[in-house]
Amino acid sequence: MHFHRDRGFVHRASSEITPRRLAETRRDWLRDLALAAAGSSLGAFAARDALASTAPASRALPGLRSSVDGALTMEKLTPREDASGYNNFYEFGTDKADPAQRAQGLKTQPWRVSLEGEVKAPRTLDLDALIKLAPMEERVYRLRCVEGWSMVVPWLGWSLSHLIKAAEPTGNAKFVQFVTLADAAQMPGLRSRVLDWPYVEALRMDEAMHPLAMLVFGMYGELLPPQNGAPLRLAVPWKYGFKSAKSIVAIRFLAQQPRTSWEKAAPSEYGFYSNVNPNVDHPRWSQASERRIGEDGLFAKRRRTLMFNGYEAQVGALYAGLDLKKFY
Ligand SMILES: Nc1nc2c(c(=O)[nH]1)N[C@H]1C(S)=C(S)[C@@H](COP(=O)(O)O)O[C@H]1N2
Ligand SMILES: [Mo]
Repeated sequence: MHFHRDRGFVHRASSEITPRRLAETRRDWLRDLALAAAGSSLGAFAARDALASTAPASRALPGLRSSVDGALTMEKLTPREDASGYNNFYEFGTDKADPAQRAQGLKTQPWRVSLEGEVKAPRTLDLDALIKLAPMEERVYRLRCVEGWSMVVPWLGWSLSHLIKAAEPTGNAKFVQFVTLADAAQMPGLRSRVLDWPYVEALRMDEAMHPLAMLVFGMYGELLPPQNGAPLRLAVPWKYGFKSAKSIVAIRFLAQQPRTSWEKAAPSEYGFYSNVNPNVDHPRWSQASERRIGEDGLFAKRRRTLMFNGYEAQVGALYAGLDLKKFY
């Protein structure tokens, strides 16, 4: 990707980006982000000052190292056009092409996130204050959808743990719930009863505090496109993609385990944990392998799905002693 004064960001074809070139490419992104922040190519984006102030910290990271172990998957990136053209965002429709077509008018400004429930003092943060809570960094995660496909995406954001600490949860907080936008005026998918709106997700407190659990504001060196969950979403790389809630408006700290939208819709198919697990099949299909989006030619081979989506070394200890067939 290159930065041009007149045209803003110009991506080099993502198919050219091989793992060998990730380090170089990453430096380009971070430089471009800093340039964009300074030169206002992000347009009306209210948080560009935050990006400007955090980009230098990110740039100081040498090469491919990140602050978090396991945060840089060394696989070829999914082409940006695929990652932003093949989406699950049921608020905009259930077809994979619906979100890119229908979400472009999503109003992400102003945007507030309410911190509520078991916290010292409930409050609401504006996006531009929220985005400054921690230094922006880039991480390359695999995203594995429960439907059997996966992508490799360079996300921009920081560990969710920073926000949780800032929220000052009480000792009663054992779970964190994520409530997402449900605005029928903007989201035609809400007319369908396919899910119980708003789309809600949740994590156990120790999962949410794990450094790999990421609050995401951008991807491919730019702000999140609406169809990928602008202006902020989760990326929880060791869990099926539906745990990574998009367009979050409230974060609620709870004493009891809440039910999630997919659990309510089909409890025998979608559990609370939903850790990627090739040994526990979905009742209607195998989870042993996956198709990589952007590689779906006639002869493209399916890939073997990895335990915890390849993040077992980092997160396996969270589930020591848990029966993963029972707690799917
Ligand atoms: N609010 C909301 N968040 C959501 C969804 C959704 O329908 N609504 N779909 C989930 C599913 S099933 C997946 S696989 C990922 C897809 O993220 P992506 O489109 O950025 O790849 O978003 C998740 N987050
Ligand atoms: Mo998914």
